[in-house]
Amino acid sequence: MSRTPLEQWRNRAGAWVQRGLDQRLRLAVTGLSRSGKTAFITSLVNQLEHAGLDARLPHWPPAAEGRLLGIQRVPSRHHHVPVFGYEAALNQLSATPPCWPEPTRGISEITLAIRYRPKNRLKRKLQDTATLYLEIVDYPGEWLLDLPLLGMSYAEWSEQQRQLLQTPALAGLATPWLQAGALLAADSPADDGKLAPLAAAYTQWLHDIKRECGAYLVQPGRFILPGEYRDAPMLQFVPWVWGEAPGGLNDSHHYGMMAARFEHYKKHLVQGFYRDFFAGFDRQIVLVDCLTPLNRGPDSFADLRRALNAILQSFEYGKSGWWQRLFSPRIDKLLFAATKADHLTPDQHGRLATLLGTLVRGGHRHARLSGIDIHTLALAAIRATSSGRVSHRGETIPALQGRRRDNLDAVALYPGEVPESLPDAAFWQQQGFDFTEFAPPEWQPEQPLPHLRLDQALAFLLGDKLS
Ligand SMILES: Nc1nc2c(ncn2[C@@H]2O[C@H](COP(=O)(O)OP(=O)(O)OP(=O)(O)O)[C@@H](O)[C@H]2O)c(=O)[nH]1
Ligand SMILES: [Mg+2]
Repeated sequence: MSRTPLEQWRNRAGAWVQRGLDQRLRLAVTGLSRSGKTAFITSLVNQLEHAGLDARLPHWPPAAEGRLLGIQRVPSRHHHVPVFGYEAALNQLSATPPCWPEPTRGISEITLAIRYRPKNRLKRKLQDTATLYLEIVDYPGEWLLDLPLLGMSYAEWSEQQRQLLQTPALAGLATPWLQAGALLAADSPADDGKLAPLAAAYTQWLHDIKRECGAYLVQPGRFILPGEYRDAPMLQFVPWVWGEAPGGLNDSHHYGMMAARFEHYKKHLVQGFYRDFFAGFDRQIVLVDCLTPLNRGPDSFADLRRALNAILQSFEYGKSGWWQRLFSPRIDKLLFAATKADHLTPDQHGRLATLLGTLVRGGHRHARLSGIDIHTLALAAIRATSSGRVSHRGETIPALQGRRRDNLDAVALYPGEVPESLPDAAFWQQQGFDFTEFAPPEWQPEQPLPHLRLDQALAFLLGDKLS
């Protein structure tokens, strides 16, 4: 049936208005390795898929007001990027016994189309429904630590690594590469036969300090997870920590060759990664696991602080920062989230959020200056415990119930108090904090995953876009 010109015009105008209402939002889920990025994305997608049905999102207005009409996973615009393994993560979480999703080894992306009824009167007049396309990127946390390298020369990075070796626990594991490097003259002809095994020993050290000391500042991140670049010469350099940096050496000598590879690494791997994936983000959530380093001790906690500072400084959301110049991000909302809050009794959640606020204050101040809306909260993407009270020596005290990750035994415990400000010597002496790793919750796949405050995170990150 042919349409009249007026009908055709109406259809075209309708499609045009629809396109005007539809929006795209690119969300950066950022965090150091094991901070909980994959768990967060999995649970976020899961909550959204259940939104409007049976999701527990009372603090997210579009869900609470019944304005969500449906959420669909749709193909990503970036055809070369693997799709985030949502199904695989859910399968692991619903296995018998349930398992946490695997650590991330490469980049992946997921796009959701969120269809909703606008609340805004003007929008409603134009169209009954609108769609928000939400793009979320997952990547290995190790790669995040490469970002600060972009602002450093090889000599500066070498000096930073030399400082790091002042920590006895880190230096204690460094003997193999320190000894191998000491045999190398900076000005002797570059020899791959020597540089490759030296870089391998250095890489082994990075793995060791991560595992043994809970170190966070493990650079360069691709050494730990090289992916397709495993044997590339670009990954065969180490920091020069054997005395003064010699000047004026070109890449035909050991020092110059390593400096050249460092620059190459920055240009091709680091800049490429941030240009292709981080540029163009609209919103950002920075996930921080404060609890694991609190449990491990002062060195690990100090290292977390250093790593966070390095990242936050280099983000420099302000107009003049190199990050701004290189990638022109347009981030207008930044959420700092302390993850795994289900390891604490509810009375400690406020303290955890305050501790995170103190930890990231430097980056905070900077971002606030440039007009970014910032918020801090404590959340659990996948809640593995329930909280209640138990009696202990005639008193009732708050307690958590869950199953231990290592042997799946059911436990009821009081993990202790989180310091509200940066932990001091007295805190470390008493070590009042005893953090037990929990297995994922027993969970029926047709139900939404249990969480803590994920709806508050959604309200902050997406709230205004679904108005
Ligand atoms: N109890 C509890 N544990 C969590 C939660 N989120 C993450 N975890 C634990 O933290 C571990 C790391 O979480 P991931 O989501 O894999 O962390 P990631 O940041 O993606 O780590 P990488 O991919 O290695 O960078 C998990 O295996 C769980 O043991 C949570 O909400 N509650
Ligand atoms: Mg991951």
